Amino acid sequence: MATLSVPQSSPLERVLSFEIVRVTERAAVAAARLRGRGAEKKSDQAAVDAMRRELGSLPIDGTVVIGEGEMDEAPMLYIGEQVGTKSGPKVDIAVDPLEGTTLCAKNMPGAIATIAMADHGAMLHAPDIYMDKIAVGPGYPKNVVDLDAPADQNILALAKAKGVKPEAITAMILDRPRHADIIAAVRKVGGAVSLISDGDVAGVIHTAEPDKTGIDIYLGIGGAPEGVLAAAALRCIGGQMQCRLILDTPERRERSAKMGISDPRKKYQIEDMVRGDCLFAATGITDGRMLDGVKFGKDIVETQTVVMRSVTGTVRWIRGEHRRLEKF
Ligand code: VTB
Repeated sequence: MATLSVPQSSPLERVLSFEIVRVTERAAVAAARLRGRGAEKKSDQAAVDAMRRELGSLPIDGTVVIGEGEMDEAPMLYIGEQVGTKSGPKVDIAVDPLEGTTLCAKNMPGAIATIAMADHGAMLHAPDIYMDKIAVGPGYPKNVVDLDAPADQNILALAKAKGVKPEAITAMILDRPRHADIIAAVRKVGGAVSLISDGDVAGVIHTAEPDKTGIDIYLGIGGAPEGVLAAAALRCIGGQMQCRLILDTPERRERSAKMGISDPRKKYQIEDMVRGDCLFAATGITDGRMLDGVKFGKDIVETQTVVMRSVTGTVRWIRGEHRRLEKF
């Protein structure tokens, strides 16, 4: 039997795949306690606190590269914050302790707690601005779709590559007025549109398993931090993604330049956003297509988490039953 060789140069240790599950579990439970309370800020803060506490005990020398904001605007999990016990590998971390704040506040499907980790220097430092995104799952020829092609052409190209009629293609898109044109273009050639109100990290991940999720392609403009997190996940699970930062004001261009972005028109492929070995984990907060939300029983709290590692391509679905509830 062939053995899988994991490059020694990668400092991400296998054990971290399990350690990061605890991090997203804690954040998810903290946020889920405030589900449906209309309390966006409070639930976000609870998730941030819980995630930060748990990150503090991870055996890593970590730097937050995608976080809650720049140092002067976010007191916790800010970009550049050092996390972990400093005793382990030097890694970069992208976090979104509560992706889908509104979904959680309204107890609507799809809120998740999420994290990605890669070798130090291997992740794009994306400012909190908009990013144009296109993503498809694994098994297609490279660049089967193109960020710069009209949406209708992309649907036709994808249908051809999949060997189906355009009517059998479904595109997931954030329900925003800015997407009216691409929604119309998808429908013009017979494609279906599945609209989401928030949560495009999960939206992109859905494309990796179209038979299960019914989603073939993700299209549209969402947050850049969410784009990097989604790229980490696709790197593990397979698929293609192209993105471009929306640098439409001098202020945004300046902010990006400060973060090391020299080419404002650059079309990022997955490998430009996350290189080398990486880990990705997400725990459901509210029930969603991808993950069940946290369930509070009388004596047990249940969580569902997906955790992936790029170098081995392993995707694990972990159902946690937590009995010592004081840890939350
Ligand atoms: C997306 C989505 C997020 O922001 O990135 C979206 O994934 C984009 O911003 O869950 P707008 O709401 O301004 O369109 C969220 O909805 C919230 O961070």
